[in-house]
Amino acid sequence: MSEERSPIKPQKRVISVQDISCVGKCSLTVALPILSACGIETSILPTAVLSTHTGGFTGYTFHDLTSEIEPIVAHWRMLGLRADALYTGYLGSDEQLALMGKFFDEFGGKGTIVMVDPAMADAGKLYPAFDQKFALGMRDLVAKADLTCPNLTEASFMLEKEYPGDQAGDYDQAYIEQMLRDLAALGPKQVVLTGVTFEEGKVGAAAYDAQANSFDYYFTERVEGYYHGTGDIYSSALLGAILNDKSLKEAIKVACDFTLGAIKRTQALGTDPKYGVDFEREIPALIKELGL
Ligand code: PXL
Repeated sequence: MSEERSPIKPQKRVISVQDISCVGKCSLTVALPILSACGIETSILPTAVLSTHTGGFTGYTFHDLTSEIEPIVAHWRMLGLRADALYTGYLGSDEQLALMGKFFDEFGGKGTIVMVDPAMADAGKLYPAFDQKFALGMRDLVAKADLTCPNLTEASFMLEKEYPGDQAGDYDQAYIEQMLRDLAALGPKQVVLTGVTFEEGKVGAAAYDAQANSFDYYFTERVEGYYHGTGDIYSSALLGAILNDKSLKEAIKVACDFTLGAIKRTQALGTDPKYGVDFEREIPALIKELGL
């Protein structure tokens, strides 16, 4: 067993703040298994319970848990709990955004990475529950993060720019690099932009490290169609890789390969994409790629 795999090395802990969508494989039901597979303890702060996610289903239930957030955090304060990362995804309201701002102020810093995945939009549109005011509230939360990983739609909403489209040729590399710089100027030192394409048949991620002033790209083949929950799968794998000491450049590759693997399995199965992708059977490949 290598030194790195020594069981005496302290285990890292993430606190993931997202909803529980009971069916549909997104938010906590993907963050938990993926981060666990990466060897990371995943504590959760559930923001709401829904029967399914809101993308493509009708008649879903929604039970808001906002009133639980402060009491849960108060108990953690009493325990002196700390985490190696705070990771927020889908948040349900302006009030939850404000509560997360306070949570970051108290539990972030001192070596705790704050990652905000502004899960609120895709394919040029906000998810049904959100409006532009929420998008700007999310921008203010992103300002408090160390790392953020929007898709191109979310980035456009936060920067109040028109969505440029999702086809090769809709924008160029200079456009993406300006967008990354603008996102970093909000606050986060590291920015990962997903759903980037410069070439037909390819899609991937662009990363910017503001301290190093460096850009990295990673592309894979593009699978047509809309596969639900893949943004959450991507961000969970990204954080899992970073907490396993991968560089940002390595982490965007790990997350892209993992997400693509899950999408391809689902495409081959031909299941309804609103029920999520088969990321579970891609987990052994993720573990291998991380050298765990
Ligand atoms: O995957 C993002 C997500 C998370 N949680 C809920 C959602 C969505 C996207 O639609 O509806 C409740």
